[in-house]
Amino acid sequence: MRLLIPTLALATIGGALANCARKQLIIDTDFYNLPDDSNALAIANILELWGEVNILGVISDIRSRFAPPAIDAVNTYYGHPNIPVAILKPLDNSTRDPNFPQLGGWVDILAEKFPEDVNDGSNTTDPVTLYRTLLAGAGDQSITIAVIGFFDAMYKFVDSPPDAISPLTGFELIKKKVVELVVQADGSGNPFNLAYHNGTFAAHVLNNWPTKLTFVPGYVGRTIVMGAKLAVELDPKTNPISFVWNATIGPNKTNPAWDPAAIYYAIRGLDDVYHYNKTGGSVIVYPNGTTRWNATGTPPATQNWVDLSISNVTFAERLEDILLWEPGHTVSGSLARCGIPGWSSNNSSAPGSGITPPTPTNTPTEPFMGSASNVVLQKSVMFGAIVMIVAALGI
Ligand SMILES: [Ca+2]
Ligand SMILES: [Ca+2]
Repeated sequence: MRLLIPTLALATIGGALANCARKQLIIDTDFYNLPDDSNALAIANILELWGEVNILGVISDIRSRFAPPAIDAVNTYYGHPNIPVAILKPLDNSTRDPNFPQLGGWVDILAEKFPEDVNDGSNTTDPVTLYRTLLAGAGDQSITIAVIGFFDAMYKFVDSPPDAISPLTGFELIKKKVVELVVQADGSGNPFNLAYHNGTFAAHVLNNWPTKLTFVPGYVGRTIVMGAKLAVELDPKTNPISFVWNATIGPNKTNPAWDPAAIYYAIRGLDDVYHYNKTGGSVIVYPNGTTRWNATGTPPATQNWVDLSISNVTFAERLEDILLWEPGHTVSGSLARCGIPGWSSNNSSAPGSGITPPTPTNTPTEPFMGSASNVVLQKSVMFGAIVMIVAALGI
């Protein structure tokens, strides 16, 4: 039986106290090929409806003009149509990574079929402006940033000079306002998000990061395999997450959940899912984007990466169960740790009260059931292919 639970400052979950202070989160994403990023964005939206997080903004670190409206479509579906979105200019007309033409594009179709009002990336602000505005207006040590893509946008932001928004530089703003940066990448190895694309950008940002820095490794994410129900129990015609899964992976098929694993940590912290793998030290990022743990490193704040404390199967089922929730439906207390603001009659003064989970009304006007691609590629495979090509060419 599924039950509603009231909003509480601290909720008792399995005998443990869950911290229900909302994280203030900025998501930096390569919203593009795989459904990894759309699922991560959906989980953040759902946990916002469940009282655990506020999504302050979403930054696209790729240049597809279709990414911002697709991001807005997901946010809009979950009742958050006004989350600001930014993308680097100039834009391009790509719907997928040009290095992986075998992967079908879907961002343009998602934006076309589901309600959103961004329409085109050219209608969004610059990522540097959005980062600076969000951080300048935030409380000290209040912001969590999750990079679940590349570092193109962040690279420009960290060295941004003082301006009318703030007298601080990018790094000074980060030091003052950001409590933690969460990165979906291996802290030691050849992480896709760092080594595949502009590694020098990632190296500059991460080697100079002034506050807490946590990696959610790819070797963890690739064991968290899920998604078989997303295009079966949800309707691809009405649910954007189901639509993307149907168009990329396919019904009854699974894929690793790298970015959802990182977003989960960014919002819920270690929870019962993770523990920190390292004690002391720091991560070194080389100009080619490869990483190595330096046990004697002395970073300005804690650096670490997480490993699983529960089984990968259990965590995968939990992530999929969260994604299977739709606005307007009930939810079990074991999934929604802090209740659903606006649903309980006795929580009118609770933070976030007044947010009534919307009933989905975002039915696309024209059903799209086709599959943009039946090809399933994992990041490790994609990156491995690139490495082999580079090696073969002797680059
Ligand atoms: Ca909007
Ligand atoms: Ca990603």
